[in-house]
This record gives sequence, C-alpha cells and structure tokens, in this order.
Amino acid sequence: MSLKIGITCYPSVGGSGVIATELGKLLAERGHEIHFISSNMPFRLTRLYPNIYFHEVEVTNYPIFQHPPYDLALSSKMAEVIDREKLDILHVHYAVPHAICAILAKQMAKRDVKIVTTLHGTDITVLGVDLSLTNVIRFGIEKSDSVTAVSESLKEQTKDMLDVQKDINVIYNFVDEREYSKKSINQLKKELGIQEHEKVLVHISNFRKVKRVPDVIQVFANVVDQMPAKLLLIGDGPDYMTVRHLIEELGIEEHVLFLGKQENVSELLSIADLKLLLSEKESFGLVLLEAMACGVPCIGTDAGGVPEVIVDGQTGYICSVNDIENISLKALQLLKNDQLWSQFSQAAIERVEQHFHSNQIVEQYEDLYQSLLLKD
Ligand code: GMT
Repeated sequence: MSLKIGITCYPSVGGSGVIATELGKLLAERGHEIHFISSNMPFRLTRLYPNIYFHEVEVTNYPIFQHPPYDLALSSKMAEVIDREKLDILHVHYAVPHAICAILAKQMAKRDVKIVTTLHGTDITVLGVDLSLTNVIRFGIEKSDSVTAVSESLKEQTKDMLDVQKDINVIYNFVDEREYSKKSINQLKKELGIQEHEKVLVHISNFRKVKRVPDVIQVFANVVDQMPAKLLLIGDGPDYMTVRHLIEELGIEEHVLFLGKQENVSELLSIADLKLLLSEKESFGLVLLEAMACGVPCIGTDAGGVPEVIVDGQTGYICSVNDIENISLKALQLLKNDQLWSQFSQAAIERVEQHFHSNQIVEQYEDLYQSLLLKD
C-alpha cells in the first residue's frame, strides 16, 4: 500500500539529515508520497524528485518575542500538512524539538496520523544529560506512536538515561549503494598532489569536541613518521583552529590536506586506505558505513554504536578512546600489510551489503509504518 509520509529533520549537513533525506528519496522511489517539512530544503534534495514535496516552515519574529517561535511555527505547519496532504505517517528525526512539535501537531490536526520518532544520538547523549530537557525528551519518546534508534547502544543508553518504558526498535543507518561504492578515479590522487606510493588516511566530521579530531592528528603523526602518507581532513567545525595549530606544532603541515565541507565524498573515499573516527560519543557513525561501502577499512573507538558497525579484526579495529599508541600500532599494522588490507577492504564491502543494505533498512521502516496503520 502506498503511503503519504511527512518527514521532519534538521536540514543542514549531518548524519541525521542525510538519513532522513535518503530515506525519503528511497521511499518515494518505492511509490510513497513524501512531504518534507522543515526550515530549509534538506541539503541532499538537490533536484526535483517525483513524489517528493517540500513545505517550508517560516518563522515570523515580532519584537515582542525574545526568541523567534520556531517550534510553534513547525507544529502549525505540520498540522496544516497533515490535514491538507492527508498524511498517514509523520516521521520525525530527533526528539527535540521535532517529536514534541509532532505531538502538538497531531492534537491540532483534524485527522489521525501516526508519529514515528527516530533517535540519532546527540539528543540522548548530549541533550539527555541537560536536566532542563530530560522531561521533554522523555515526553516526546513516550507519546510517539513508535520510536526507533540507530543502534542497540543508543537504545540501551536512552532507556538507562531517561528511564523510558517505551519499546524502542533498532533500525540501523544505511547508505545509497548507487552513490557509495569504490570509484576508479586514477587522476584524483595526482590532482590532490598525493604520490602513488603514499597511503591516504581520512577523517570526516563536524569537528565537534566529541569527535576528538586532535587524536586523529596524533595518530597520523605517528603513522607519517613510519611511512609516506597523507591525511585528508573533510568537514569543518568548532575544533578546526585547535587542529590546525596542533598540525603546525607537530610539523606535519605538508602531509595534511584540509578539504573543508565536501559533497562528493565517495570519490575521496575511493582513494583512501584507512578511515579514522576516534570519537568519545558516537551513536552509530554513518561516515564509517560510507567508507566501508567504498572498501575502506576503519579504525573506530569503543564508543556508543561504533562496535556495531566495525567488526574488530575483520573490517577494521576497535580501540579505546584516546589510546593513541594502540590506534597508531593498528593503523601501521594494516597499512604495511597489503594482503591483510585487501581482506579487510573486501570484508568491509560485504558487511555493508549484508547488514546495512538500503533495501533491507528501508523495508524495516516500511514494515514499521504499515504495522502502525494496521493497529487501528
Ligand atoms: O555526529 C554528529 O555530531 C551529527 C549527528 C547528527 O545529528 O546528524 O550524528 C548523529 O546521527 C548520525 C546519524 O544517525 C549518527 O551516525 C552519529 O553517530 C550521531 N552522532 C552522535 O551520536 C555524536
């Protein structure tokens, strides 16, 4: 049965925005009608797609308001879209404020709609510890018709930290395999000034403190001390300057390429030999999946859901947070052994295909929607 589904997410760059948008695109391809409701066009909606509509939330700011009432404008727009477009499902990504807005919209709308909330991590691992928000997050979760989390670890953390009784379904993240696969780009290494024999390490993030980018730099400094290598830094954020200074301090500037925010990461990933994600908090780590799909082994930390993505000793390594010595050792071990590297690379591709294939994951969301509608 084809459904009318509203989707709300943070439209800017970020794993949750990527997942929400890619899910919408794949659901539309399967014949569902998708209505994105957000403040801006989600950044991955780059062209016109059949079956996809965008409803912009406009916030008016009167001088009397100290803060523009975005949450109320969103709730009001959601209620309007539920009624006008006859939505069956409203799928929101992030409890705060989206689940709360959806609950309010459901009460305002004239038609019944089922609310699905997907937890992506930061709302629990960061906002959940802010006492002023715990009650509202718990409310958003308890009052949603269904809640999903992107890893077992996030599910357990949510239950422990917020003491919620609600059933939470784990539905893992996925990548669009048409975009994320190893590309044969002979020229790219040369264009970036990287020599053929140099190994390429890559880190992609929003450079927030939790990502521990300085640890990536320390590890890379140990690697480049032992073998010819380059580090690609993709993304931007609060720790950018700290990272730049550390690179200068370590005297490794000529080995590091700052590429800023990039759209075509699958091409860059296709020239990479190793991906490092050394976060202290990470509910899933979508960037790991993107790398693995392109045949790049990964080293991640034992934080959150990362060990559910990387199989230690098969598709990469799991190390303790901030264990620079061991991470460097593992990186060198892998980069110096071509046979081991090829095994890991192949295993990474297979793991994505077998456990995180978009067909499999999108079907899990479809089944969830249908089961909610059957309940009535
Ligand atoms: O990692 C971030 O800072 C961005 C954040 C987001 O809102 O997009 O990412 C979260 O959701 C992603 C998609 O589910 C996950 O892959 C990330 O692991 C998760 N980030 C954290 O838990 C810190």
